[in-house]
Amino acid sequence: MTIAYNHHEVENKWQEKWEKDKLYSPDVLNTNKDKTFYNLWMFPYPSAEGLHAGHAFASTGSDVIGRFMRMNGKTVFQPIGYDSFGIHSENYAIKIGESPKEVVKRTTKNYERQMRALGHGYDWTRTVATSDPDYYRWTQWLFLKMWEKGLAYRKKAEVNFCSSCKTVLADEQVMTPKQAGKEARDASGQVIGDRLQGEELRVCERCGTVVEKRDLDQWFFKITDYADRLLLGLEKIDWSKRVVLAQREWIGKKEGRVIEFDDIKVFTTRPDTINSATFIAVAGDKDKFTGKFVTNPANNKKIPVWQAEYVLENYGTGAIMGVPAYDERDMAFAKKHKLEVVELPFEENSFGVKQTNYHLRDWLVSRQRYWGAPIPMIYCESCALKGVNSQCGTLKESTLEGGNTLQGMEGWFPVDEKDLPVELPDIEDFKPEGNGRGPLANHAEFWKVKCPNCKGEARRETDVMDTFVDSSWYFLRYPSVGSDTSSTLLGGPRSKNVSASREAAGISRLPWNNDINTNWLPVDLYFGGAEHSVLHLMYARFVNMVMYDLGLIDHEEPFPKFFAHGLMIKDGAKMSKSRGNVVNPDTYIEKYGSDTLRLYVMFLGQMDGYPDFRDSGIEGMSRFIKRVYKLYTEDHKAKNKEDLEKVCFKTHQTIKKVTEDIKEFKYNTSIAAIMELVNTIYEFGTDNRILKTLAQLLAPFTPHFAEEMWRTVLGSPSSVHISDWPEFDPKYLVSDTVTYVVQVNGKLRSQFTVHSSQNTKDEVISLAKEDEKVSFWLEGKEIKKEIFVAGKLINLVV
Ligand code: ANZ
Ligand code: ZN
Repeated sequence: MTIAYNHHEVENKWQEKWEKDKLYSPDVLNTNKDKTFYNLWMFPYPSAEGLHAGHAFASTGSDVIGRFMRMNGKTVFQPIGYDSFGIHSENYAIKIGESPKEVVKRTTKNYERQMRALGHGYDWTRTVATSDPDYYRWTQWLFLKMWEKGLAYRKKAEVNFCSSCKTVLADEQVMTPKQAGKEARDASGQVIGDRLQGEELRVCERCGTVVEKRDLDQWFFKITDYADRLLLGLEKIDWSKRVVLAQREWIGKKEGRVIEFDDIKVFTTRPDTINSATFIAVAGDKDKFTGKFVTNPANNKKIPVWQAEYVLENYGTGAIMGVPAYDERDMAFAKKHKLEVVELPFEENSFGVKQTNYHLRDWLVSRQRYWGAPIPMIYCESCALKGVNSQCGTLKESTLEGGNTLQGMEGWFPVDEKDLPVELPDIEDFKPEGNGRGPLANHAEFWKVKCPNCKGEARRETDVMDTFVDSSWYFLRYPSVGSDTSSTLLGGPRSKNVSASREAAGISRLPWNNDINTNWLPVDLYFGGAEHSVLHLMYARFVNMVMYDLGLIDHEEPFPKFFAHGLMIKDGAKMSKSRGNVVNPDTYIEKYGSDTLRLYVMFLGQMDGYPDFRDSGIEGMSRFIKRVYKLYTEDHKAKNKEDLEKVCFKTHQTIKKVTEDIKEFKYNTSIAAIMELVNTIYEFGTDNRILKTLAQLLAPFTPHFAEEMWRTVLGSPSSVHISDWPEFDPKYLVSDTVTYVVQVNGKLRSQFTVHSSQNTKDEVISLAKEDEKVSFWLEGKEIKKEIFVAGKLINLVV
């Protein structure tokens, strides 16, 4: 009788032991740089509901590769933290009438408990929470760096406003309902269709409300200065194709020409179609004929000028040449307004001047909300009237680096670096009002401050930063958590420059320690959702490049390798609260153990697909683990050498398959191969060496179970997770099969193939007799003679 496997006891025991042994907390400073592996999963925002099974799927996918790399000799650093600032947490806090701070305290605790229960190899000594003053002081510092470099500015602009979130949004947070995975809603919260007059609606990423346009003063980061570099960098990095494509399209670099039709300038990417241009359209909210005619420079024909809704105000020149013969939208417009359609062949020409346009716009970072890092800027009315700003004295001559003027920046001054953080005060009335100002604007005790320039009365900025600023740099912070960041010289050739300029600036600390970061960065593997293609992933690349340009880090791209995982669904549908089909991993961990859950979600389907979680499936996986347990606790010794040989073959083939598949994130087929091996062992028996290998192959997927078998059952002295990943012996892989021809009374009756290891005479002859085609000719007859030619032929004489 075997004792039943107690997953509670085993999993708790090893989780405690691993932590005590610091198995997942590397010495970040004194380590061999060539061996480090920074294994990063996008940190989650701690929601009230806690982790769902989709998180378990994605984070286990990341953990598997971390464990695999560790067993392959890497020193792995795998951190976890919380994206705890932002509207998600705030909205929930508003709903339940509690302060976001209290809510986040609770939800992060719950997340930690759940993550720990999954048994991932996280370094729990180095976590971050973006809403921690110790973290967001550096988010504010980042803002100051942007300002110093002329990359943070304030301007009045037509911006996207979500009336439900009561704040402005960045362009990247505005998308089609489908992209947002939401049903479109109007301002009153009513669900509406995806389209309005044929045009697809644009909604808020978070809540699906159709965005409005408003003219507001807002803070921007000048990401457009980096458009070309962001494009260029895409060629140097190894990312999932769809994400690279999404970034390329979002940046949307278009080379075209600006051509003059009398006094109207149009932007076109198809100057070769100019002969077929039959009208001009300028931006406007209504379609209407202006009464004006202009000359087409290609043929001197007079063509009408219209206003058209589909022509965008702030793209190109805000005017187009209408070529209905070659452009669908122009055709639709021409048909509707009965304009001429002329189709002449394309013709190369040199009208106009070259112009490059980008789809990318500057990143709008200010939010009229409470739960975020206060923007560390101060506004002084009287300095503004005198035209003074922080950097360049009087405004007249003031230009920042890169030629950005400070127009509109009169009276604005950054908070002194040594006064950071600008702490977010605890207030009760944190609900947004939607009047264009954040809740902090109602708190004079927060915003009343002395002007850094004239010492008169001034006010702090009361907008806070978007949560995507918080997450744009967290990976630079992780390795240095808990370490001294006052000695932060860069290694490498750029270090001298940096230390000199920092000394000159009197800076004594950075958010990270470069002695540590040079060991770990850039991130070796970034694992995360593709939904962040043009949000987080673009912002993080931009911020990283700015830090590089400031000489504060020594790598330009933060994530040379990114893997976009898929999304788990439940019983055929996307998991969502409204459908009530969100799977909470707790229930399954309680009932089956985390190993079973991990193995199940990894077996479900491809890591970049849409695997479907079904309760019946996890039952099956639980049975599988019990079956494997029996291999270790019951007697399954192979009966003879031949049987053991067979299992040996299978083991080496399995090692090869699992090794190759894990490297390509094909976890489901790795697990299938392990299952086959288990079947083979059941059939032919095993020995301790093979059982050890099996435990190692299982270790990335079922870390507790594998450890228990490895140490407790097989008695190994140290952890399976730091054992050397098994290697396969190629001699077991060669397919040295032999094909036998079978004759009955000298006549060819059949042929079959055997493995050379089965090559004993008796075996081959009995196989021949079992062959259906052969047995037909043997039926009712007596075999008089068996002729056997090894490796070739059998002749049965009857
Ligand atoms: C003539 C033409 C003929 C065009 C043709 C296209 C096809 P992308 O590729 O997105 O950059 N365009 C220019 N400015 C516009 C604006 N402010 N609002 C709306 N459309 C605008 O688009 C460039 C093309 O979009 C331009 O080239 C112009 O139409 C239109 F067979 O000019 B084309
Ligand atoms: Zn919204």
